[in-house]
Amino acid sequence: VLRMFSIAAEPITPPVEVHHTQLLIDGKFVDSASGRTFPTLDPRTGEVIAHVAEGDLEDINRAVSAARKAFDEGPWPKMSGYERSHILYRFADLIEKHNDEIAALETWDGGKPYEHTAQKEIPMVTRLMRYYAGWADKIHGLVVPADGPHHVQVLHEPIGVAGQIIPWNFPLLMFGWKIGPALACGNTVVLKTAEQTPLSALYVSKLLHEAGLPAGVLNVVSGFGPTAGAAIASHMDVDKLVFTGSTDTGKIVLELAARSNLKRVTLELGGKSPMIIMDDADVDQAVELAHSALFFNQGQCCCAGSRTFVHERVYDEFVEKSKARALKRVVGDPFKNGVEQGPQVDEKQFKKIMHYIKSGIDSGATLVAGGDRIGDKGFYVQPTVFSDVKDEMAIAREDIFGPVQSILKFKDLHEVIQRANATEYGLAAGVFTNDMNTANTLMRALRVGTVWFNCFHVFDATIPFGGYKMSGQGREKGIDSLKNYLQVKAVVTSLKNPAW
Ligand code: TXE
Repeated sequence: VLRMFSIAAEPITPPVEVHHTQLLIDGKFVDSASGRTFPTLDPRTGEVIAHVAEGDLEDINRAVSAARKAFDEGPWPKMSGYERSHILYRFADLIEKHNDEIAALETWDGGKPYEHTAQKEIPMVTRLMRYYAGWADKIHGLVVPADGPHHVQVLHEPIGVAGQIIPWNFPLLMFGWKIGPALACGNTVVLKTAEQTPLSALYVSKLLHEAGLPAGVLNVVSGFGPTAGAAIASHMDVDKLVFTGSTDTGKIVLELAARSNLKRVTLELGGKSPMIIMDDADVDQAVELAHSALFFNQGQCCCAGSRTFVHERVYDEFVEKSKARALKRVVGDPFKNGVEQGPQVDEKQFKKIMHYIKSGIDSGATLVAGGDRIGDKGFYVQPTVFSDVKDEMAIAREDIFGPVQSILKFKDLHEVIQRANATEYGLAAGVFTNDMNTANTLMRALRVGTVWFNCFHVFDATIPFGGYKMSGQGREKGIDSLKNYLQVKAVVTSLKNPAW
């Protein structure tokens, strides 16, 4: 018997107003060249929150010109690292000051539970800004001991204009992952937000200018992928492209980058991450961890633990308890305290998830919880659990990006390693075990960019994040992200007096 979920008829009024809906180009909020706008919708109801300026090729051209000028003429790349650092620290202080308003915009536009957004996610952006502010005056090259009578310096220089395209699942966190290291290194930026969630980036970009950012250093364009996004990826005057989104779109932008000016590219793409529960696990703890690995953020995480592999000795108990946990999950208006799960971001994602739920049922997996939408408006989906999932089923292979857990059974370590790695993706993996030998084996055997042991979704600013295989190229966060925004210049000077 599946529990019936219900959503209150009247959505809670968000405690914030929308002030910024234009494009931010050269330090000013402006309309799009075409004058066109598009609606951004409230995922709780599907109703319009605001009409936002729709950027296109001409707006990207304007934004790139402003960024180019701000890079070539300065002062940004020529400022001392200390001055850049200071501006980023002030920006972090302003985000902190307006934390709750920003969180409310984020919840309204994207459907994320407000409590978590206000208490965890926006503070993570602040922390990340401080992390990169701390780097701005510590970026330097080195002197290498080359043979011969030469003095050799290796300079680390900003690349130039960085084009950045971000998704809707963590709008402001993705904004932070992108602009933090780019600006710390002295680059200028043209960033396109996702069409589903344009509001929070516009709000904080205003704060960044209040913090002292010179005009033209950061340009933010709202708009769609095939128009504004493609214009960034194929622009001849953009030196670097950093993209987060689906693997399919990642391939498109990589090709556009190659066909235009061979701009350097960093990609963070989809995943189908295994969460491996060994037989020594405390089942209650393992169930809770695997539940949050999948259901966090409405299941809309590139690294979601979307293949729950459970050892046969604990499988039946694990499935029963996972069902009970899913049925207890609190779904509702994301502005309400205590809500764990809000609506999916939009109708397209909602339909995609419902399609995969049907596919799971049709392919013979056992539906143990959920399986339907909640209510008749907005994009709420019941927390859904499938057991008896087989590797070849679409729900075990493809990126569902929703609250749908697939539980698979395994017998031994060797088998689970093969199966966990048998995917085109390689973003992350979780492992629940107390056995050191098992952990050491899995640590090395799993072909993924992050392995979480007895934890999941730990996104500290210092930890590099990115994918093996078709989950991406390059790493973001931590020291590694600086490399995305620096190029290396070797300077070789003949020493006048070789005898010295
Ligand atoms: O992704 P897209 P969508 C996965 C997830 C989801 C699926 C589709 O499985 O269900 O992708 O989501 C811009 N040139 N992820 O359609 O298309 C677009 O405007 C340039 C995983 O939202 O990848 C947006 O800003 N840009 C993921 C961004 O790309 C283009 C997060 C992401 O959109 C473009 C989101 C084009 N031709 C979805 N087409 C993750 N890795 O976290 C689109 N865009």
